[in-house]
Amino acid sequence: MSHVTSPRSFPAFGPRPWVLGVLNVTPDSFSDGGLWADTDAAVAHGLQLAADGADIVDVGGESTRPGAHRVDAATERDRVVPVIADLTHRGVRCSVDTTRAEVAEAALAAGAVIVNDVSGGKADPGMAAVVADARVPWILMHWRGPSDIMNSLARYQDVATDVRTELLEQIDAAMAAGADERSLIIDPGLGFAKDAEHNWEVLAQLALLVDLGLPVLIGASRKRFLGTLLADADGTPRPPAGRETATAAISLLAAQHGVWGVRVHEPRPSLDAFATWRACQRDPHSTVDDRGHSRAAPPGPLVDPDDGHVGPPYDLGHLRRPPASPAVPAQPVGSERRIAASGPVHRATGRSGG
Ligand code: PMM
Repeated sequence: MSHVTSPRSFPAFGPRPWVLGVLNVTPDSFSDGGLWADTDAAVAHGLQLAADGADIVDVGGESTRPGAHRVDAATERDRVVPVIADLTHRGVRCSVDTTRAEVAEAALAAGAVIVNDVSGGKADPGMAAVVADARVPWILMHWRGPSDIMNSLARYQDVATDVRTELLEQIDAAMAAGADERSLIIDPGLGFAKDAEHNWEVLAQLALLVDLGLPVLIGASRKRFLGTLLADADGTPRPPAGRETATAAISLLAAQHGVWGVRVHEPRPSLDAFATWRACQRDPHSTVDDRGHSRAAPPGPLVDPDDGHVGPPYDLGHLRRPPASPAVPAQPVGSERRIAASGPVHRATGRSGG
């Protein structure tokens, strides 16, 4: 399959991860279902997410909560397209959260610049061609099956390595279908065919994914495993709105692992965590503005470091890895493409740990 990716120094994609703000234009998503179900309310919330610091607003029109049933493509498209068109018109960068090629295509035509596909290419064989033609980034999430049956698919030998292996298969399939490796972002899919223990184990072993060398996105925001962690003494799970601090803690953990992005309902707590972390590192780009809002330095440049390509809407530059270190030559491998030929990279220094 593809050539090998290379180990990277930390942080790989800029001073902090990209922040995707969640905008579900659905009546039934687990945390915000129904809140932004009409176009005007959704656009207003998208603007608020951007004002709160989201770099990208991730617009979805179909709930993926466990047990959710599918809506038809036309309904999904009619939910997301007007919102994406309006937000794009107002200068907000949008991704579309869909598993359907026809919805992705309509969303891209309306101005979306990233396709966030929770099926990682498995739900619709037409998706690869749509993203390849549009030359946009494609978020491939680890996925075993649709939401109505995914809980029954949560069986693993070793969840972290199984997710990694299955993601590599999804990457191979995406590339075989025409996708450009430079456009791929991978995501372990917390909560998708995974119970709480599985999610924690994937997070504990995040390095297994980051070390693949592709950008990694983490979507932990307000998910059920956080509610369980923070349950009352009587076992009542903490409701979604009370899971923000835990979400920000995971954003910070993910940032320290060198992930490319986090997908969150509230941008500010995660941005505050990044700013605090950068300040502890004595980063001159990390400041607090006169309203007390953290202003962590923005993510990496939108300029391709190799060929100087700039400019919307196909800004792949922020996804590009730094050039491979001459000390660590790329090695051709099959789907098992563990990268670090000279041992794991020490994240704080970028030096090989031997
Ligand atoms: N989680 C949800 C929806 N879309 N996309 C990606 N890439 N990763 C995720 O973890 C993810 C996602 C479900 O959460 P929501 O109902 O709050 O949107």
